[in-house]
Amino acid sequence: MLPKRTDFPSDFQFGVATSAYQIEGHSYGGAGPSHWDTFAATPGNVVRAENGAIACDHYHRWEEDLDLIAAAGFDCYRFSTSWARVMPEGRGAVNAEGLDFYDRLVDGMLERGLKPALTLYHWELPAALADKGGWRNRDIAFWFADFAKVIADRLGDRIWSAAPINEPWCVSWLSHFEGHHAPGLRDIRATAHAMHHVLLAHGYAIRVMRNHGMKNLGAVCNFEASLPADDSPEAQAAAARHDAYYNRFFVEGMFKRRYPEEVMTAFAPHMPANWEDDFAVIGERLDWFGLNYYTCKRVASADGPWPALRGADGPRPKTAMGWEIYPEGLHHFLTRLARDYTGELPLYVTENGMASFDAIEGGHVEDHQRIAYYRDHLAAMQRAMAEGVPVKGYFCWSLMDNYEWALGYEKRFGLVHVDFETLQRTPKASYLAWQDALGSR
Ligand code: PNW
Repeated sequence: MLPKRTDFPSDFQFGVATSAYQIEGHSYGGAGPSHWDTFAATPGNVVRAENGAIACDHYHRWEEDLDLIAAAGFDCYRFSTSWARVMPEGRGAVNAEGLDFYDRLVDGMLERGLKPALTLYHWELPAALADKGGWRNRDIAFWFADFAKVIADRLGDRIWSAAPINEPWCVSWLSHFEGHHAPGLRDIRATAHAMHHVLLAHGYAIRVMRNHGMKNLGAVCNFEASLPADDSPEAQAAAARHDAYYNRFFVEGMFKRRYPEEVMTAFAPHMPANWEDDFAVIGERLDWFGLNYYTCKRVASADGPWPALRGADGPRPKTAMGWEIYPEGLHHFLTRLARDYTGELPLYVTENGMASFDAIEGGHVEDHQRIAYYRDHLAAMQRAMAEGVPVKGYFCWSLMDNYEWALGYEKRFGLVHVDFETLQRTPKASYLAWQDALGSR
């Protein structure tokens, strides 16, 4: 059982989240190639080399999908606009069909009483910009500001909340140091540049949207509880380094206008020129902050200045991603963010959820582990709220099973099951549990 809507403040917002490339079907509607298309086409990068060409076919089935969100009783829908769909070359010409799609989608939300929570960029960088160095090129901050302007012009008057970039850590570290996401680099200089430029792009996009009169502008970062694998001083130090790269770098930039010393020890020789001059933009005032939270990391000891990439196995149950279930981490980050960075600023849990290998049996999907996951994380969030942390909303990842990036279509995060042959949607037990908890709006 999930807690009821009535267990929360009356203005608390519940929503579901998705992202464009993961659900829409990138081959439709005149979208330009994205670096995820090229990355997935290179063998070894993505399970079965799957890509987002069709995904959930949301591009054609969006009305049914919005109906599902509204029928469950959610208040908000966190969605993203595909840069490569709207600007196929990344700059210059706008694909009118793509922009029309988002226009209809936003109107469709409003017709159903859903608040549109926009993310400008959830990872499908236009391939033409990737060819120019992508996030390694400082110019991306200005290309991105132009994209933000196109979206703000067309949708800005109807958007409830907006964040420029989903998860700067994934855009930079995971993609340029660990090589797990597009563009698949393993290069320290590329990483240092990408980590800085993603924040610069964020700041300029906030300025653009605010100049267009858009309100309720924020940022969304992902966090992973850094736990030492054992109680050796080496493991403790390694966990602290992991925490600095993963959990502190971006919020320190945005809220304190500096980067963690532990990171700069290794990054200093690799940073772009005059990076210190960019903090006025990076630290642009925000109206809210969102955190995406899934799991913890047991950090094994490692030498050198890097965060230990080597993890260790923890004792708790794991999801289909192999991610340990650790609800305390959500309480930890909510209280710590408010204490150290965001103060009185409204906080939102912009993603939380788990993957499983759900199958339909007799027309049902009995995903009770997912219901328990939500129950335990909601309880951790409520604990933080009871301690005075200003948490104002919670979004499930995800509405429906979708393209799980390098892991293809096998790992299922949805409240709604998607059959990737027929594209049929089937609400899971977890969807019904949310419907029961939220009641009608
Ligand atoms: C988030 N990691 O990504 C994203 O916002 C979603 O698009 C994604 O589907 C969801 O979480 C589930 O994975 C992450 O490797 C992807 O630490 C990978 C990591 C973290 C977040």
